[in-house]
Amino acid sequence: MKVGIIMGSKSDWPTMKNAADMLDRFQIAYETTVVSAHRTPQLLADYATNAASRGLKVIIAGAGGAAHLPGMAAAFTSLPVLGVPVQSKALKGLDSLLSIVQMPKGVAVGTLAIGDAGAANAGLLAAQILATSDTELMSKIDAFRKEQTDSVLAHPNPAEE
Ligand code: RP5
Repeated sequence: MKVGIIMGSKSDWPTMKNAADMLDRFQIAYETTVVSAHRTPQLLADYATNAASRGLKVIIAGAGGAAHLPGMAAAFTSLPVLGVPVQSKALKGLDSLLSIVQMPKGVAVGTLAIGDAGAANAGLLAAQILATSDTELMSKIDAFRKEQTDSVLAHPNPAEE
């Protein structure tokens, strides 16, 4: 496994599946696990502490509300941690975003956008990080970006059916 996708609750999966789908697109091996900063704190400590020695290269962590999972994972590992703010019911994910993004200097979390787009981009960014030492993967990412550009340029008229 190259990427560990962790999330605070099973209820985060519909969002975090977007990260998994992106990794699937680039044929990157990953694992998905529910790890909660609050409900399973010892599991979080063990998971993040052992992640590098198990061979993981990047951790994607999604959580909602008081979203301490990405920051605490980053506190236990020097691997890059990408944080995905899951859209909460009460505050629409603004709470999640602020919980994740405002890290103190010295412990970094790469914070993505709230919700599905953020999760998909976390998968993409994980792929781009891995591609810095994998030329074949870099070519796949270049092709993906070209395809995306071409599909926009092919249909410039927004009123077209
Ligand atoms: C967080 O609380 C989870 O990441 C989830 O987004 C939120 C709600 O969790 P559940 O009550 O649905 O399990 O820890």
